[in-house]
Amino acid sequence: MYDGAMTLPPGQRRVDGFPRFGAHLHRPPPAIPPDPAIEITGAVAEPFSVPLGELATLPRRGLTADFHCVAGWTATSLRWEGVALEAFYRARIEPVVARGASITHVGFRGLDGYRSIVTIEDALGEDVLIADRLDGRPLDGDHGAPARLVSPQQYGFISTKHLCRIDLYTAAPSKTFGRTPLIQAHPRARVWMEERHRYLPPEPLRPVYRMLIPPFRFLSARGSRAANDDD
Ligand SMILES: Nc1nc2c(c(=O)[nH]1)N[C@H]1C(S)=C(S)[C@@H](COP(=O)(O)O)O[C@H]1N2
Ligand SMILES: [Mo]
Repeated sequence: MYDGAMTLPPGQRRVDGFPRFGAHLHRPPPAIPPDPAIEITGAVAEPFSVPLGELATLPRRGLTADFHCVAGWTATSLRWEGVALEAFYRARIEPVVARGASITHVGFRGLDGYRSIVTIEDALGEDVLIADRLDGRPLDGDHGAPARLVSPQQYGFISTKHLCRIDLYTAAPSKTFGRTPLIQAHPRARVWMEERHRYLPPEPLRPVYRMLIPPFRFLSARGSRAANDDD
């Protein structure tokens, strides 16, 4: 039985609904290209592109999970649908990995330029999805249209929205993707182990990150799809 909503990971507080949140702040969601696709680059024999329509031909996977932002809010009982990243990886990526290359990390990029990076073990976790539906409807712009990563056991900053590119690495990339020293992403970001920060312990960070929620929510909501409907 699904009981995720009964207990929250350490330092998290439940929010009502599912706020639009992230680094995009006041900007509206990025426009969806006419033929959306996921580009596969990095340690592959030849970069290539998988049309998003192919997600319909792979085994579909549903998942009910809570969503935890590192700033401290948790949205509960979200119903995602899509394709397991592992299924996508085995079917489309693994066969074309460069000869002799051993993949250690997987990077994700969104149409808004956002990026996240995970170890291959975390990427291939049983509940990691490329999701294109949420709560029975196609994913909307606020939550990552046309498709997004969902990795419920990791903080939300891993779950790149508007997914347009997957990068394969044979060693940990040195860049931390434009984060400031205060917000240095933990390389695993597991919510149940409260891996909020690469170097700093989580407890003293809780109130600091929590202070960021209201301004981020305000700005993100201003740029939301709903707010821009009549543009
Ligand atoms: N493309 C993209 N993906 C992103 C972000 C972003 O700004 N752009 N923000 C991340 C953060 S910090 C969080 S908490 C979640 C928020 O997802 P939501 O807007 O669907 O609530 O998306 C993550 N993925
Ligand atoms: Mo977040």
